[in-house]
Amino acid sequence: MVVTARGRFITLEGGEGAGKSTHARALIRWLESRGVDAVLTREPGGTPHAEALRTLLLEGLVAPFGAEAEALVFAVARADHMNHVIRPALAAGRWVVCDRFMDSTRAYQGTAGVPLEVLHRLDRLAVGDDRPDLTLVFDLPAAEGLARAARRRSGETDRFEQDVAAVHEARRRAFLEIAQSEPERCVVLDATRPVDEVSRAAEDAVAARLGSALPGG
Ligand code: T5A
Repeated sequence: MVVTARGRFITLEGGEGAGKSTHARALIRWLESRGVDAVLTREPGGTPHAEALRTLLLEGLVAPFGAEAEALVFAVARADHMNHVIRPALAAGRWVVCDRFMDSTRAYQGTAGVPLEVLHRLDRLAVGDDRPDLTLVFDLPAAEGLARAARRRSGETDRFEQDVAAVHEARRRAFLEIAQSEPERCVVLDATRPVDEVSRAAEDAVAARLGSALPGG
């Protein structure tokens, strides 16, 4: 019987406009150039049902029910994404690069007042033991990220972008605290640097942490 080695699970986290989507795409290209079969996905979303929940969340239709309800809906979307995309890909030996994941719930809904114990229980339900092997945290001042997002945007701000500056800075601190508390999983990248430099730092982090799982590694 041929046993396929499990793939590796990489998540990209950080505030608005920090460069996650840009670097997720670049990382996929780099992994493919190294001979890795890699899947690019995102949260909230990644499956048709989870994308429908994304629309509800980003349009602010869950917001009136409170931050705990938003955390629940993110967890429902995450469970569907885990079951239909992430776990099957990892089991087939593919690598998964996910633009935002469970740390975003900690940083956003946690700073909005949802108790950590509730968030841990939701993680146990939605994620279980299939936690990321590596999380890249893209760090930059919240105002800079919002300015980048505004320059790129064509339409209106979404429900979470509309929060005041102090809320965005609290989320930035929350991401840094998560990284500090789980150094074996997380690497913080200085996202104020030019795009190419940040991409190289992300590739170096993957090579340093997961290099032995790369083809020929
Ligand atoms: N959310 C999500 C929760 O509240 N809880 C959760 O559990 C989850 C999963 C998702 C929203 O949902 C919230 C968080 C979010 O508010 P989204 O549209 O996916 O919404 O939001 P973001 O992930 O923040 O997406 P953005 O597109 O705003 O940010 P990115 O992906 O970090 O930034 P990116 O790559 O699109 O770059 C933005 C611009 O900056 C440029 C890019 O070219 C682009 O124009 N750029 C740089 N410019 C200069 N120097 C660099 N180094 C640059 N890197 C990128």
